[in-house]
Amino acid sequence: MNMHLDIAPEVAKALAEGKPVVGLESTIISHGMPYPKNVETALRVEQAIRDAGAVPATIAIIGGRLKAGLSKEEIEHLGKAGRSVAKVSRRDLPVIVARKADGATTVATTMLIAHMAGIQVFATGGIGGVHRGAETTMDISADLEELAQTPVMVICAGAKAILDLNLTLEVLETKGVPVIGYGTDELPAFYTRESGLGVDARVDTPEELAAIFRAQRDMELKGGMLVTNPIPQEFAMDKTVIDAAIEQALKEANEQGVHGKDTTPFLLARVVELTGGDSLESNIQLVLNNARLAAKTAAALAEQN
Ligand code: PSU
Ligand code: MN
Repeated sequence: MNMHLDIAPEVAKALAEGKPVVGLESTIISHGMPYPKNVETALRVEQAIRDAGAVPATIAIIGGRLKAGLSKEEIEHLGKAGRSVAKVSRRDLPVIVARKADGATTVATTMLIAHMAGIQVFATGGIGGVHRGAETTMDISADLEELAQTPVMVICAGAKAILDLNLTLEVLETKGVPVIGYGTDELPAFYTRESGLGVDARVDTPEELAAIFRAQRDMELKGGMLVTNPIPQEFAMDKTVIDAAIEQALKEANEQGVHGKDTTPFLLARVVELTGGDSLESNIQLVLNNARLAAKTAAALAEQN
């Protein structure tokens, strides 16, 4: 086992017994939602996973230790610290660990640590991808590289239209990452169920998701798989409302010269502010929806193993 990794006892026990475990990221807590809704949501998501019969493992870095499974106090600490805690992607890991610092893990680092711990399924809200204007900025999230090389199934609600969704799909195709639509042929766009872009395959059951992941492992294909699960209709947002907020947020980011790792947190925070509580409530509901699907899929994988 990795010398820098701590697996919470409950998570270690479940893994040793072949019981279902679902990984969860922490940048969504510190940089993705405002306090105190972020902490409230993180705890609700853990509970939803328990209610569905799996063990949650929220992943972060505390005092330089890679943690698979956080205490309530640790979740509260990251949520309160918010954007003052380091947002840790793959390239930041060595620095944060050597300095014994705290860090919130992105989708990329959460996949990495989940894999070190032996966790196969991870639920979140949205992934990072190719930013609009990437043809000049080269801003492409490390999440895509991680999906290309780390064998973890990521269950999300697609990606926000702060990104170029078409180019994001192109990069995933180039890197050999299966992009599955859960109950849909279309890539969901986070707040809305549609994007007009097709996924690689539609899947309608957790058992089939597990079988696909299993086949990928059997063939020793490297890399993970991306499951895109549309937001439940009753919580979906009006496309014109959310598109206007995203356009406004992008314009401000441009004017203020926001770039690099600050871009995504800036856009996420502005979209929440510009739409009031509406987008936040949608965000919470889609994460819960993904957590439930992840728990069922982890259970199906545990059955097959
Ligand atoms: N997109 C969201 N919500 C999020 C993120 C992205 O809708 O919370 C977070 C995730 O942690 C993701 C990270 O891994 O932002 C991507 O950041 P970047 O674009 O800098 O790679
Ligand atoms: Mn970036």
